[in-house]
Amino acid sequence: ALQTLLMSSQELEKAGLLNKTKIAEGGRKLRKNWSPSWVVLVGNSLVFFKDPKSQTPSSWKPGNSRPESSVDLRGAQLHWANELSSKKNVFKLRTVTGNEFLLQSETECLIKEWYDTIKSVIEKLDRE
Ligand code: I3S
Repeated sequence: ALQTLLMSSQELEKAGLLNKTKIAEGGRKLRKNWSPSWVVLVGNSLVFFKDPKSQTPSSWKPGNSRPESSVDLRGAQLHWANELSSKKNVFKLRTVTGNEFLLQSETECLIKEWYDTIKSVIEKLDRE
């Protein structure tokens, strides 16, 4: 799926491992369920993949990594959200459809890079 995304001539901006939990779906609050996720920023979307390390060897095949979900960044809102978790380095991403995610890393500079990169994509889309 990643290859498909890349072949559709969109630009891969960033990829890496973050802790993720969805906290709302369509404006309805969900129970937190933190788990590591491969996060890929490609074009106007943030795409989430299951952490390969959390899968069994047989379930992980290169080229067979279907995204778990993806988020359209157009009209999205991004805020630091350390008050929403006991974890440090947390931000909240809210989509126009009312889906809310918390993303977190133990590494401060890494989460700042993600925040700045996503912010700049959202601002670019706001100007279009
Ligand atoms: O915001 P909350 O409800 O304190 O979030 C914690 C809970 O979701 C907890 O699971 P239980 O619903 O089984 O209690 C998680 O294990 C914690 O990680 C959540 O809090 P943090 O502070 O880690 O975001």
